Amino acid sequence: MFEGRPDREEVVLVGRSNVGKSTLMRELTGHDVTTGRKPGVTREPTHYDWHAQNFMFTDLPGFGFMEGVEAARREQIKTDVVRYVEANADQILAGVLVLDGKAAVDIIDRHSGPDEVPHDVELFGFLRDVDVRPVVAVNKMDKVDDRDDRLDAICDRLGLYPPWQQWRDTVAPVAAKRGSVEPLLEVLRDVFHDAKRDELLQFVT
Ligand SMILES: Nc1nc2c(ncn2[C@@H]2O[C@H](COP(=O)(O)OP(=O)(O)OP(=O)(O)O)[C@@H](O)[C@H]2O)c(=O)[nH]1
Ligand SMILES: [Mg+2]
Repeated sequence: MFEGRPDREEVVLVGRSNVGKSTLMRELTGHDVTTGRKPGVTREPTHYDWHAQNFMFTDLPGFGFMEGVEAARREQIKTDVVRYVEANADQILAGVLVLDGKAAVDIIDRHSGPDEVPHDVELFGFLRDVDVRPVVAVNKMDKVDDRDDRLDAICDRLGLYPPWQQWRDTVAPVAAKRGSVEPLLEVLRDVFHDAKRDELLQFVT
């Protein structure tokens, strides 16, 4: 699955299927990215590569429930994504966990239990464990009416003490489909600055 990765520093997008990773990627890069109504559209890591700047954005396949995709295959995708991040952690400037702002809390709560850690919560912790700066892009905010409550609940589930406004360097409410991604660009500017890669600011203005 992960053959042919260019040797670059990168920002990766991870998350469940159908949350809008590829749509967000299109907004970030201005490149035409295949997106879709059906989950499981992106099957391979997709790199948007700027060789001269030693930088790329990488759109990773989504995991979790997908209609018509077997459980074993879904598990495999998640394992592959985790391996990819682990193997390349020292080149990953940020791991953007993309959530569906409308659905995330319900899905997390449905999968929380004594023997179960929800995918999103697990991934968020995993990014920290492997020393990749975690960023949370809460997407599809155009479908959310109780904005602040929703964002507070997401922070709470991820172990970030609410109110969410305290976490603006980590949590970015966006609506990729509407082209409304400024909060994420702001976080990425901070990421690049901290990484002493100010020349990458050209990609997030
Ligand atoms: N309402 C709304 N819909 C969105 C937004 N962003 C993406 N979508 C829609 O969500 C669906 C899935 O988008 P994709 O970008 O293909 O999702 P993905 O996370 O790449 O999915 P996989 O490749 O299956 O992992 C598409 O129908 C998009 O148009 C948004 O901000 N608001
Ligand atoms: Mg995709």
